Amino acid sequence: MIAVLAGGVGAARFLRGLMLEVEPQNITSIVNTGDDTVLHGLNISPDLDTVTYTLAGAIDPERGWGLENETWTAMGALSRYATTRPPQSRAAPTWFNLGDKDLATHFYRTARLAEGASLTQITAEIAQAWGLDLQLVPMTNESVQTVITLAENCAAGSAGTDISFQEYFVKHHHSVAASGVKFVGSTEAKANGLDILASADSILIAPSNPLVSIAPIRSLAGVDDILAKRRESVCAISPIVNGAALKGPADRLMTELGHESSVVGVAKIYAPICGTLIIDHADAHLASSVEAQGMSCVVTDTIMKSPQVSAALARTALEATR
Ligand code: FO1
Repeated sequence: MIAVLAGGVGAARFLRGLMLEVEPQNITSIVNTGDDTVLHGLNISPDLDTVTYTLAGAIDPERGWGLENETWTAMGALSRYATTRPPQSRAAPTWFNLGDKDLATHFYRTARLAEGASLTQITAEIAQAWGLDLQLVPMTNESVQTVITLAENCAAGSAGTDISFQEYFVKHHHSVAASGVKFVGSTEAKANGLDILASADSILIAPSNPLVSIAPIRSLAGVDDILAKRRESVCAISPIVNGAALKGPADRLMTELGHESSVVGVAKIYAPICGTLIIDHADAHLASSVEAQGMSCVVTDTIMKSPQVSAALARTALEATR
């Protein structure tokens, strides 16, 4: 069994390659749910859906989230209420775009949660409905909310205010300065998949944001303990290439939160729990600095331009853990 710790877009592309190398039945991905949100009364799990839609070949390739050939009639109709909504109301938000077809997934998840099903069970049902054979596991069935603390007064609020991850990422286009990240509820929440992490042949950390995609999973009791004990079976792929994130705010957040925005910064975050870091050719000159953190370092192509590049990357990661 291969276990993969996953966030959104980068993880989805990596898993697509891994599925070309390993029978999907032998893959379990533990997916971040710290980004989950409730809007319009609907339970939305963006990272789970990004992984599901990508592996089903149904993702919008330009956006990297949501479904291809999507229509936006419901969102358009919502804007009618923007003028009549009282100033203090948060009803009918239109800053988070839910496509007409995508809505069906959120309707289903919300209705099943209301029936008492667990997020693990519902995620398996959604994956089955999309024809997936790998096991997708939400990091927990309980509420853990990634929250960003604002560093300075800005459009999102005053310095020190906490805002939800989706407000930070989507509403404010991850362009406001952060002074901290918290995972509210993680102390009480029970991690899913600890047994899988304990017994997996290899544990791969996808090229996802270490601070807001992988850190929420690591914040759950037991996860880091198992990874640290199995460090030589753990391999991470750096989401930072040449000092920058390929997508999203990883580079900016790393700098703002006191880390170096480089593969060495990534190595420092993962060194306690991970034996090997894979970095891109663009960072080959930093391989010895990564090794100075007590990790092995493998240099290869990490920019997943095609499923074939993703597959080669997955092969390299698997070899590193053998
Ligand atoms: N990302 C955006 O940048 N804008 C959106 O309006 C947006 C809507 C959305 C709806 C459903 C979904 O599953 C994902 C969505 N995302 C959107 C992506 C998502 O919020 C982020 O990429 C992740 O949370 C970060 O991993």
